[in-house]
Amino acid sequence: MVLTKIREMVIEGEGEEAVALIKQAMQANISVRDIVSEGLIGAMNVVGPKMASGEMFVPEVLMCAEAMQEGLVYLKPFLKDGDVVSSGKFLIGTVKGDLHDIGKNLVAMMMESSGFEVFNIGIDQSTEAFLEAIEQHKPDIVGLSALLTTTMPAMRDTVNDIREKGIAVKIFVGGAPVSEEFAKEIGADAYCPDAAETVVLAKAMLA
Ligand code: B1M
Repeated sequence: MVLTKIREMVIEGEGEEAVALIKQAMQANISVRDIVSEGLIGAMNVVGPKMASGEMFVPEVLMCAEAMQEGLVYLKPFLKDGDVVSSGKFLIGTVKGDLHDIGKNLVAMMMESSGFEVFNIGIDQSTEAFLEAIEQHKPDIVGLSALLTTTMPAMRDTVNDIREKGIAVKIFVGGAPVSEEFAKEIGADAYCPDAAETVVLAKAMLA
């Protein structure tokens, strides 16, 4: 099946082949949502345990990540989420010490495709960088991403510092180790399990 082949090509780090298969999948009317979740994210779910068990090493995982990014970039214009257009501003970054950006970029793309003005400030962003970007872009919502248990404290610090400044902005948090409970504990306004849910929560928050 074509989704399985997409997953295999991403795992092998073959971005061009993955994109060619994505085109085939779209011609076969497979939804963009299924291509992203089963093909692209599915690949990362295979890669993660292999990385943890030492079966795959960082350079190989990076090649998978790049192949996945190629797929996402191709799919970006098709990542529409309904016809409702929101006029909100959304700023997103990965917290200090954390270099993971695939999920964050997916969230940014989905938010942009759903009518939000998006400011993606990148990876390894300190609280100061978030504060400067908030000052500059005046977003309605700030999204913080963390993929490592070791960078969750940085997420907590950034939320604290934004709150201490008394800035009127909603704070959304997400990333594999983050939970609803942790989001509540650090005083975030919402926990976003995935990109699609981030769009739903943002629209509800700004309605
Ligand atoms: Co890393 N890594 N990694 N890694 N990596 C994980 C996260 C890990 C679970 C793998 C494992 O061991 N099983 C593990 C973390 C363990 C832990 O802390 N509990 C890990 C580790 C240990 C590491 C290193 C320490 C490895 C090393 O060097 N020894 C190192 C750390 C570097 C650093 O950050 N300082 C490292 C490095 C890397 C690479 C650079 C090789 C590469 C990243 C490349 C890149 O991002 N450009 C990488 C990758 C690719 C992964 C895995 C395999 C895949 C992550 C991913 O992209 N998933 C990952 C294992 C896994 O998760 N299966 C792993 C797909 C993505 C779409 O999902 O990011 O969860 P995700 O995003 C989702 C949601 O979480 C949510 O929406 C997204 C889309 O639906 N979401 C948000 C995310 N952010 C959000 C923000 C929001 C809202 C929703 O704001 C509102």
